[in-house]
Amino acid sequence: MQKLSIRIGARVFAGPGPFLMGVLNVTPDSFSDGGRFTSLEAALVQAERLAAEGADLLDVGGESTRPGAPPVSAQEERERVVPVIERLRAEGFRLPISIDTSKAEVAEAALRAGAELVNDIQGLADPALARVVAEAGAPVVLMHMRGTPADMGAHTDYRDLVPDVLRELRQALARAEQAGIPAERTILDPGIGFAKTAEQNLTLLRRLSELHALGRPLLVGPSRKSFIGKVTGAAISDRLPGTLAAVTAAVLAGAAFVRVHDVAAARQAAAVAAAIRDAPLG
Ligand code: HH2
Repeated sequence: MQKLSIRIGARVFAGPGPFLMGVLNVTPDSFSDGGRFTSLEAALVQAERLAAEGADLLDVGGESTRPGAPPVSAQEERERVVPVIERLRAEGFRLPISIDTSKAEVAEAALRAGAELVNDIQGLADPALARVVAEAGAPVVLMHMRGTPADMGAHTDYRDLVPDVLRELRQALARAEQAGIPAERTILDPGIGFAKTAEQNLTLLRRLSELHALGRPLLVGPSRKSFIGKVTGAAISDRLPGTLAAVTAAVLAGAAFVRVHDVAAARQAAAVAAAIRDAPLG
């Protein structure tokens, strides 16, 4: 088990975790919670709720990345997320805040408003975003995907899935380093549900421990995703048990961070999985 650490804002996340990243989507169309937290008040209540349930950090997103989601302008995305982050900071919200965006302009505004981590599903494909992250001295989540949410379904043709994902995450790390972001400020994510078939998501979860070769903390985001529906037939609103199974698998394989909508339930599953992971062999 690797013992890595990363500073996010005032907090150092050290050791194997698991740390819970609670999802706050301030979008009208996110695949599982679209439209629920679009008003400022509803977003603030949900952020406090996730914190009370035991989240270790909060991931705020203003654009849905579900397959085929319509793109949102930088201005619109900024107008969705910045007021929420500003208010949370003004009210003394105690958790580090992550901004889930691939747009430099949105990241810059969110960091200025008080976000402390950039979560980029494109793994710094955009050099302008890499520059913003580097200049802010911020940590960053580099997620693996291919293509864009609009066309990622056409990019599931891997030569050899795990080696390909490993190689492409190494390329993301190289892009970061080239922009002046040291590896010590990165978290890596295999991108469950992004340019992967249901079977490929399952393989990545099964072989997650191979990603420790990259030497960075791993983040996994299986929450409510369609591979759970594929395995079980469960509707999006009914995928909590499947999500907890995936969280358990991720924690047993050494994921340091799990990104979830249902923090209280995931907290318990992650704690038991970690206790099993760390139990004496007898
Ligand atoms: N998944 C989603 C969004 N952002 N970021 C990381 N690092 N890893 C993930 O797996 C990940 C992510 C998709 O989930 P959600 O935010 O619930 O949906 P939507 O994109 O429709 O808002």
